[in-house]
Amino acid sequence: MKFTLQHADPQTKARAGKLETDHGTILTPIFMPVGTAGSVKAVHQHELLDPIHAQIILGNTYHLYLRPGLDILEKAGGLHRFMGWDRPILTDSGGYQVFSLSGTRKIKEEGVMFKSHIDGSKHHFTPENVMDIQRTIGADIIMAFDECTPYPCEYGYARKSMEMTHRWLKRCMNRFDETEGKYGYSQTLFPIVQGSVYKDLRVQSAQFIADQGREGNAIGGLSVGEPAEMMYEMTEVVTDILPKDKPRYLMGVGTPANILECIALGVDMFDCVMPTRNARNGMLFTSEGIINIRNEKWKDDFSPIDPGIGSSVSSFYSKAYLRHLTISKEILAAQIASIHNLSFYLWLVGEARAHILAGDFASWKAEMVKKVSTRL
Ligand code: PRF
Repeated sequence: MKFTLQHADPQTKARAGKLETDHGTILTPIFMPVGTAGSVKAVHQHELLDPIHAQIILGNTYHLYLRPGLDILEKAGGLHRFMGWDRPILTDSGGYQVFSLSGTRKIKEEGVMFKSHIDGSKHHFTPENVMDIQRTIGADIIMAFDECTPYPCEYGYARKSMEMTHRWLKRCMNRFDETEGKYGYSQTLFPIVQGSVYKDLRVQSAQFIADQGREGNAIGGLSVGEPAEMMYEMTEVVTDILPKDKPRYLMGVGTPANILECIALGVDMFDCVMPTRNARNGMLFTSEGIINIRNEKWKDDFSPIDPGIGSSVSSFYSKAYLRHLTISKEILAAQIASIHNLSFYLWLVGEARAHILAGDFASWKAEMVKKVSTRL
């Protein structure tokens, strides 16, 4: 993998870059649609290419390991071939899903014991086997096994947890570096900064992660219920320390406004279930603001969902039609809304990149944050 920093904005900390993988190039800043179990919910792979223009998608170790399982993924020749997606994929390590999804779990130095949310069966994740599992899934970028602390979190727990995440990282790197990809292309491992909302812990963690010298770095443990201002403060503490010549990935963030603010703080990569999950509940993100499509107000609004973002689906269907489908619980509603929201997120980060390169990112961002936060 190779990252090239193409331009650094002089007024903010925003950057435009290029990330080259064996499955193609990613232009940053970028948003990665979430394809938890080998599918971006309600969206076909060809729709991810057009009209969404996704450049990389995310998969989840936790889900894929439980179902369809490693034997099937290995027989298929890895996740890319299994799902028919030949562009880059990133997998999260399970270090978050195991904590948020599995009912009972026991965290120890060795790893985490947990029960499957599907059938209650017992499993064990360790830094070593999570590397092996992600080798078998075959994503281009794989994530270290970490503990994502909840919010709020006592200082003492946050410190001990961060220290364990650092020890787990060393074990991840050892296993990753002594193994190789199974399918003929290379993979890279991103470590994850933790430290909850404590500045001194974030500084310590960011320095530790930076010192490992990996090809890219991630920021975890944020957007877990803390106020947005706190998330921005922690993000900036960390981006000020992480190396400038490596991509930075802020995990699980966020709203369109969150993404713009964090691009301005020097983040290059984002993922979030919000555009797809909220689409399925009738919440649309548009270039003019946020729409609840179930609202009576849209019943006879025959204007396109969002004609300004260059997405055929968002220009073709009207708000009134999508409202009708949503209220009628038609499956097509989830499809149109998901494709629209993802098209919008990809349009937004593409515009951000264009404005960083053009030199007017700061003023564009200030206007855009206001717009995308408006409730229509
Ligand atoms: N760790 C991992 N995945 C994550 C997070 C984390 O802290 C978050 C936090 N927002 C989302 N996804 N491994």
